[in-house]
Amino acid sequence: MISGNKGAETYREITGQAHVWSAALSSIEGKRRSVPAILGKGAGGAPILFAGCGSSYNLSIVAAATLKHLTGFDARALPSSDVLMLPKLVFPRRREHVLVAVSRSGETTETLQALDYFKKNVPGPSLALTCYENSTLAREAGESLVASAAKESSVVGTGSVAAMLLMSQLAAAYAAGSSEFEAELRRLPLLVDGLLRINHPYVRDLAGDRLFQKFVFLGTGPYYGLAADSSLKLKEMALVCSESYHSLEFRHGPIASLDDHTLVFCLSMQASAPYEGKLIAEIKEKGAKTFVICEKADGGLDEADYLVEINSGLSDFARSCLYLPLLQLFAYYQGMLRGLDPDHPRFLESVTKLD
Ligand code: F1P
Repeated sequence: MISGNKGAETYREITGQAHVWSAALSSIEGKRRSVPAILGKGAGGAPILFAGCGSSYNLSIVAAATLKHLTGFDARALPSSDVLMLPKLVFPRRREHVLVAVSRSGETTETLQALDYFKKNVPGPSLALTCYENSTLAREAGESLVASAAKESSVVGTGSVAAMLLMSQLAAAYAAGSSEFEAELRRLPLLVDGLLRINHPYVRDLAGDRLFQKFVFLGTGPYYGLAADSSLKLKEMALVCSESYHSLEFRHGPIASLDDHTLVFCLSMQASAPYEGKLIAEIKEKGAKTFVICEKADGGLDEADYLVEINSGLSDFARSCLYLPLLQLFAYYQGMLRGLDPDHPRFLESVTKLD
């Protein structure tokens, strides 16, 4: 930590994630039957919608893709506000759906209203994913998965985001009956501890570089959710200009905005690495700097200016949570560099309510 009490909570929450992840995985042990009974509706063709706001929406992108990958069910993610504003587009017919409503606080207005709309208008079960067992969301949903050890006092969600993602992925493993995927997830708390210990100084030193003024986060498919959340953390904690794109979408216009004050992060999956390796070369040619996080750098990824290899031995989906903490740390240190308090970003509250 750098100085005083500024950012102290956020720092503690980012660096203490191993314990919170273990607790999140244990917390849903008792739901091995109730979760497949709900998500298993997908086997009969019921679409499964994950809905949330901010980070809870971003993690929903990864959660829905994981469920789809493991089960083949029709799962997708939307911002909760789409349910309120465009309900007929979201639920075109009055056929059975499953709603997974995601919210750290369990009190965000759009997500509560989405659940309320669903219960009144759409046949099918609902499942809450939250950190607060007594929240309105946990009380109102048919079933709930609660990461109570991931409650946070800072405004910006960090460990809680990864913990809720992990719970959703374990729930997907239960629904798929995949003990292999479950075993992969159970290795994550130990792995994140090692990853943070080894790479913390590297990320801190890079985040202390005043050269960078613009930031871009790239990820493909489910990893776009991770890129979007990493970009959001940087905006919230450091109040800087930061964007996220699906990796190759960046070539279709945004690449024109690169300059030598831009740092481009690429959160690479093994499935997308061959394409992203070429993209890294193209970005470097334009004068920007590149930072790749990947399982193992090959196919051009090793040409990045900055590189973290995770070397977890895990599959792309099981490994996804591991990308978040280092980039949360980067955002924290950028905020501190700018003299801000990452615990209390301006204009933000820990719960966002509509009047
Ligand atoms: C959603 C959220 C957070 C964001 C900020 C405002 O909260 O958008 O993701 O970091 O704190 O609220 P929640 O529904 O997950 O509690």
